[in-house]
Amino acid sequence: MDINKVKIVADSSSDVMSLKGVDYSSAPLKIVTDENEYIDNKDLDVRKMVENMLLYKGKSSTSCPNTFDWIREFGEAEYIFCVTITSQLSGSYNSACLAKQIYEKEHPERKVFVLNSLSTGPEMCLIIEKLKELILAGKEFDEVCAEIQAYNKKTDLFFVLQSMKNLANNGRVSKVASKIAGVLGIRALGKASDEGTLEMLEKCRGEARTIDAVIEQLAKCGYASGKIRISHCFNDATAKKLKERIIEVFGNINTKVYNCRGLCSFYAEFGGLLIGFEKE
Ligand code: X90
Repeated sequence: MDINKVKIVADSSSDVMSLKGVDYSSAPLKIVTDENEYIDNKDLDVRKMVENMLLYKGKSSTSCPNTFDWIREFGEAEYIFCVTITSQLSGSYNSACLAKQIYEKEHPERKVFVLNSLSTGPEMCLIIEKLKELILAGKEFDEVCAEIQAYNKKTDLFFVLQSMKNLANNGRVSKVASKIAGVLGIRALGKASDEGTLEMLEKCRGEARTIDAVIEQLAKCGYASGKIRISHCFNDATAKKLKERIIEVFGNINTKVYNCRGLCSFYAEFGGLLIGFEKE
């Protein structure tokens, strides 16, 4: 593939707003309240949105990119690798698939591959980084498709949530499951299931116990020394402590800690953490 004709496009649930080395575009999701519409692009003031949401008592919801949003982000590229949030929780994957059909029909010489990440946030970030690596290594389109699907099977996502109100109110998790995280000081630790839904693992009391629980669950998954990406909703302190523990227990790991963008902030809520990792 000619590197100048390749583009990676992901929806904004990946938290990746820009990328160096390969042409990249983020397709924004939206967060909608009775008072505001927040577009999850690089201009969004995430802190202000989260502060507004903490005070806001009305209804709120989200919407994914539609087919034409995706086509716009595809631009004029010839080889497109498109990564979406899990199709179990969002229509993003379906609209991207439709966009692929239309785009390829209009331009028969172009190719689009759409990957349903079965996850979101930092697991998508790992996928995007891997795509970049494969593309820069000079792999052919079909090779990249095969290798990225195999890679996605070896990545996973944990989440630690202090509140699951927005997930429950928008029907992304049962009200019963969301109650776990509703109690002061209790955090729900869970993972993205193999089917791409939320799977509860345990409830943790206090920060220290939560960090230990994540370490235990990582070990249980067979985690050894792969890359780890941690995104958080204004909880840099816990994220950094977790990172330090990971390095203490597993050695000199390639980790990155960063703030969630809009969509993940809305659902992970204030204090929430998402941990994407390579399982083996
Ligand atoms: O289409 C839309 O409106 C977007 C809906 C997204 C719903 C879920 C977002 C979850 C964000 C919360 C914890 C991680 C869950 C991972 C499960 C696969 C982050």
